[in-house]
Amino acid sequence: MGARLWVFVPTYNEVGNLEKVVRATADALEQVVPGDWGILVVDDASPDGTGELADRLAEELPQVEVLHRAGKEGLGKAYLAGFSYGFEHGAEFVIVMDADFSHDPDHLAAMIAAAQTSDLVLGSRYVEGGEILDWPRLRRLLSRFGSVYARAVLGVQIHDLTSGFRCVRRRVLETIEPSTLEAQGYVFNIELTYRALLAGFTVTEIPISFRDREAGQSKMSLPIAFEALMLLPRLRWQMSGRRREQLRSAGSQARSRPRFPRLNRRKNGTNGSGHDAVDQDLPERRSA
Ligand SMILES: Nc1nc2c(ncn2[C@@H]2O[C@H](COP(=O)(O)OP(=O)(O)O)[C@@H](O)[C@H]2O)c(=O)[nH]1
Ligand SMILES: [Mg+2]
Repeated sequence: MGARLWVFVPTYNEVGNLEKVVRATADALEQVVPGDWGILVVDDASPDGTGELADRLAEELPQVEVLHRAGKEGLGKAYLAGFSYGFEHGAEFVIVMDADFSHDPDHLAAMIAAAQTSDLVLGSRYVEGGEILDWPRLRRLLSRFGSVYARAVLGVQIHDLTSGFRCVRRRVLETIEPSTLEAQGYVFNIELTYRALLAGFTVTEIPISFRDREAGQSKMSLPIAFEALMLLPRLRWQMSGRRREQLRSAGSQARSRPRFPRLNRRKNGTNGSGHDAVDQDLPERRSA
């Protein structure tokens, strides 16, 4: 299936959430980019039957596909598999979101709109208009502290570096050497964003209302979160000097390469930031 927008949801034991998330996501996408979307579930052999549920949904809904992986390898590997699958199947944009309703499919329209002029769009809890509705106090504090700390250590202006709700444009993935992203969950997201920034891509945060998961349990834990904090100074150090220069130059080459067929090209071709505003635009939202 050659859709230009893929949404992928990594799953591990999400049997209580997946069907509702997939149906709500399918409805939202059909409104925004009719006929030009796919949904991919990346399941790591969940013992609770999430993979079988995903198969049933894929049988019923032709735009839904499932990637079964042999066992739990962690979120970073699942992210890589999902991005690769989307881009191998013709995607120009890949959105990743949790399968647990923390990331509301109602935000997809705003995310897709922002992706028209950005290389990487982050659903952000920490910009004006963003919020966390019902997380326990400790989790909220930890996430907030982690974001401020990551921002300071890396010296960047992004407010929600760990956000797992994001839209990545193909050329970002082609540039940042994803196979060398070895971290899991939080650091994976931070590092992908950091590399995109160093490569000179436009990164935009849009406000989201983040809710606690509807069912099941988080797979994140305090040790994973602390591990993330420890890894950041090393990340900054690794991405300095020659590596930084290589990324910058790969990014500028990626932005100057001629694009493949341009669709819905607007008359004035840039957004004022020096980047192409509308290459590979998605169709405008269908009017009600
Ligand atoms: N495929 C796969 N998905 C995972 C893995 N770990 C977590 N997930 C999924 O990744 C998303 C984020 O994990 P979650 O436990 O919600 O983390 P939290 O949002 O930080 O609490 C959810 O959809 C999980 O089901 C994994 O090892 N493999
Ligand atoms: Mg979650």
